[in-house]
Amino acid sequence: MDSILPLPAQAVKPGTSTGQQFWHTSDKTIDSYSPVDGKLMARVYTSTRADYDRVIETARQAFEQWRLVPAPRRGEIVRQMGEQFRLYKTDLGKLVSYEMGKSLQEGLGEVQEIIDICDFAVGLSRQLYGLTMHSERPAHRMYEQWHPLGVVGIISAFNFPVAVWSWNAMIALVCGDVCVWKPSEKTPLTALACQQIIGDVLRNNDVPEGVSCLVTGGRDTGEWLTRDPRVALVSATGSTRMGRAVGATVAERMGRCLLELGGNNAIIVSQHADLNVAIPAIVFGAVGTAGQRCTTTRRLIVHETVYEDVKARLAKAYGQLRIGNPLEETNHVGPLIDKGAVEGYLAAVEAVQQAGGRFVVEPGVLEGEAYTSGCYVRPCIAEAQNNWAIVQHETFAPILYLMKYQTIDEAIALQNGVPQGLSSSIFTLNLREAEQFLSAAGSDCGIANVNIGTSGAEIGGAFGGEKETGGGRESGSDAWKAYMRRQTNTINYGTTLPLAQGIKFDI
Ligand code: UN1
Repeated sequence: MDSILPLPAQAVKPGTSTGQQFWHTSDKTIDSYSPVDGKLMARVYTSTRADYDRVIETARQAFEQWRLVPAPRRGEIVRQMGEQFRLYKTDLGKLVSYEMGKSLQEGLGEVQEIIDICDFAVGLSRQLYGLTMHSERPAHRMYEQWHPLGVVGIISAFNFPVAVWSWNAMIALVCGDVCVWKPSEKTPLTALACQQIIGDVLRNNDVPEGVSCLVTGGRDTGEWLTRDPRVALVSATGSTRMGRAVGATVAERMGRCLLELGGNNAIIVSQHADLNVAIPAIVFGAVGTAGQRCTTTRRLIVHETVYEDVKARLAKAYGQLRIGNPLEETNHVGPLIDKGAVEGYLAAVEAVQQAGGRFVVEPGVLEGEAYTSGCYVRPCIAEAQNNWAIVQHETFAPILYLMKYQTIDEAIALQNGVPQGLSSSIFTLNLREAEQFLSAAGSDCGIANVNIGTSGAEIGGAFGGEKETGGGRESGSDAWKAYMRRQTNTINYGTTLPLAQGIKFDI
C-alpha cells in the first residue's frame, strides 16, 4: 500500500482548505483500521470544540469573499479539482478500497463519481438559472435570483467515504457556498486525502482559506454542526436514527437540512422479465459493496410462476461469488466495515431464523488466513415475509429477502410496504406493468428503475428518497437549489405606484 499511503501510521491532522493551516489542539485520535486485513492504517487527530470554532469562523470569513467570485470562475476552480481527481484516481480508489473495504473496481468507480460531479458542476456554474415572471403591474419587472447560502456542513457515511462528499461539496462550491466536512470516523483517511488533492488547486488559485474545511470526530462533532446557527445547511448521509436527530435539531433553529438516509430497496421480477438481464442486476445490487450501499437490493419480489427458476439461478450465481481481499481484482465481495457490522449481520440472521425464515443461500462468517480482520461474511438469501420486523428494517449487510407475488398490484404494495423509500426497480418487458410501476400509483421511492437494479445511480439525476429516507435530493438535476437561497425581485421603472391586487391607496 506504499504508493497510496504517504500518510504515516502516526497522527495526521484535520483543518482548513489549503493545508497551510492545520489546527489541532487535541491529543485525542481516531485510529483507522482497515477491514481488509485488520491493520492500523493511521491515527487521525480529532477536532476539539476550539478547533471547530476556528474552522467555522474561517469558513464564515471565506464565504464573504467566495460568494462574490463569479460562478463560472468558481466552476473553473472545480474543473481543476476534477483534473486532480483524474490524476489521483488509482491511488484514491485503492485507498477507498483499503480503508472502507469495497472492491477495487467500486473504489475506482467512487472516484469516477467525483470526477463526473466535478464536470457536472462546471457546466452548472453557468446555468444557475432563475425564472422571469410577468408582473401584473404596468412598467414593472419581476424575476428571481439564486444567491449563495453560506456555510454548508457535510456529514458523510463510511460506505461512500468520498463520492457523497463530492456530490455536496462540488455543487455547493459552484453555488458560492463554503463547506465544512465531517467524514465518518470509520473512514477519516480518505477524507484527508481528498482535502490534500484539492489543496493544490485552492492554493494555486488564491482561494481564501476556509472555502473547504474538514473536522474530524464522532457524534459530538456532528452535533456541533447541527446545532450551530452559523451553518446554513446541514447535508447528512447515514442512518435513519441519525437523520431523525439531525433533522429535529436543525429544524429547531430553523436551519436547512438535506437528509439522505436508509433504504430498503426492492426489485420486482415479473413473469415477463428477461432473467438474463435481471439475475446479474440482482446479484450486483445485493452483494456489491458487501450490501453496504444505501441503494443495496434488500428485497426481491418475484412472480410465483418464475419464483423457483429465479431462486435456483440466484443460488447458482451466489455459489460463484469470490469473497476476499477487495484489492485483488478477482474477488467480488470484500469485508464489512468492522466487527460491529458483523454483529449486526449475525443478529439479523438470527432474527430471520426466529421469524421462521429459510435460508436458500446460507449465511456465515469466514475464518482463516485470508480473513484475519474477522469482517468477511457470506452474502446470503432467505425466504421471508415482508411484514417481519427484520425485513422492515435496513441491515447494512448482504442479506437478500425473497418473497412471492401473484398480481402486479400486490407486488407494488409489497415494494411500497416499508418505512423507507429510496430506490426500487422492476424487471419486465411488459409495457403496461412497467408504466404502472412508474405511475403516481406505482413505486413511492425517490428512484424507480426499469430493467436495471436499485444501486449504481448516475450523478446526473437527483439522488435521494422519500419517507424515512429523509426527502433530500443531492447530486444532479436541480438538486443545486437546496444549496442556494432564492430571492424574488420586483422592479418598478414607471412614474406611478400601482399596488398589486388592485388595491387603491391615495394620499
Ligand atoms: C450511498 O450508498 O450512500 O447509487 C450512495 C449508488 C451510488 C451511490 C450510493 N451511486 O449506488
